[in-house]
Amino acid sequence: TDPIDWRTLPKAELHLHLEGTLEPELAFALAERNGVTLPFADVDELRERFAFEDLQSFLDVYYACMVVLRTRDDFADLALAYLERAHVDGVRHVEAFFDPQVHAANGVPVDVVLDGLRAGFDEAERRWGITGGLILCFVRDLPVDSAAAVLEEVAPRAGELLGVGLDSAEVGYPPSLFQEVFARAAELGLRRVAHAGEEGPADYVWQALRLLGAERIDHGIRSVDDPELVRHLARERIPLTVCPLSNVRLRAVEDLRAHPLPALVEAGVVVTISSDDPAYFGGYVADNLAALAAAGIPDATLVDLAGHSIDASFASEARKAELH
Ligand code: ES4
Ligand code: ZN
Repeated sequence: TDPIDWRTLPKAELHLHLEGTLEPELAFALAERNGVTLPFADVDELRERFAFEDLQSFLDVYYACMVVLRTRDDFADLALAYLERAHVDGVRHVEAFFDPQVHAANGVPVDVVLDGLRAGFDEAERRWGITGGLILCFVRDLPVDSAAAVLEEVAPRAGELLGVGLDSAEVGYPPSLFQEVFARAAELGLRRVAHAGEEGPADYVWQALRLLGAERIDHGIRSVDDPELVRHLARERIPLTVCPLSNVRLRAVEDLRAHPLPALVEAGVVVTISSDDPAYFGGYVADNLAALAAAGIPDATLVDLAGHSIDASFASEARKAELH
């Protein structure tokens, strides 16, 4: 039989940081446009910094590049450039993260960020029929007060968001810190997801579920260390948005053949495949599927996981039926 073209398989992207789609070429173009200086001489020097040791060594480069994003048009251009690549990749629905606390610290108000990103998403829906929306992420290693403040600032525009998430440096910043902020988000009618069990322990996954009301867990791979948790995820059909190339690049796993994905799938957990920060991790979602196929995951399993990405999305049932 013919090899599967992973780009033509219908799928949703549920774990994607828009700032992590900033390709070095666009970063330098925006730096020039805005008169901002990056702490890297050129595109090649920036790419040399992509040999990451762990999550923090990546976050240092990721946050350094974010200073080039300053205007509404920057955010619109970033989103539209990504959504065009997603369209080419066969992605029909995108639920994407952004980190407004970091932009606020760079002097960019959350309204400017939201205006630009929404404009990019609206244009992509007109051009390519891509649906989806935005998930505001709280940055767990910034003060909880600043998370609460950004949420109140966007509260009047909650209808323009799908939900809230939790990202950035994990170990030492347990979900429990954000219990009140997530309760407030729920009051505003927002869906809730959280990164947990990427570098942190399985207990952080339990906390995200029990204390934050998370409906999906981003990464969640350390759940394999706790058999009771794995049974709970499977029984309750709580999706994990797994990012294989990210896990290898950030050394959360040794290589794809040592990835916990097959064990999770075998245990009946609803796993989806995503690209996380594709500009930094060497591939978009079809590349992640192709890499798993090359590492020995059966094609039929990967086709199932692509289907799960649609079912695990926050799209309406009617839209899910169209997406399949
Ligand atoms: C992230 Cl890979 C990853 N993990 C946690 N937070 C993040 N923010 C952007 N990429
Ligand atoms: Zn992530």
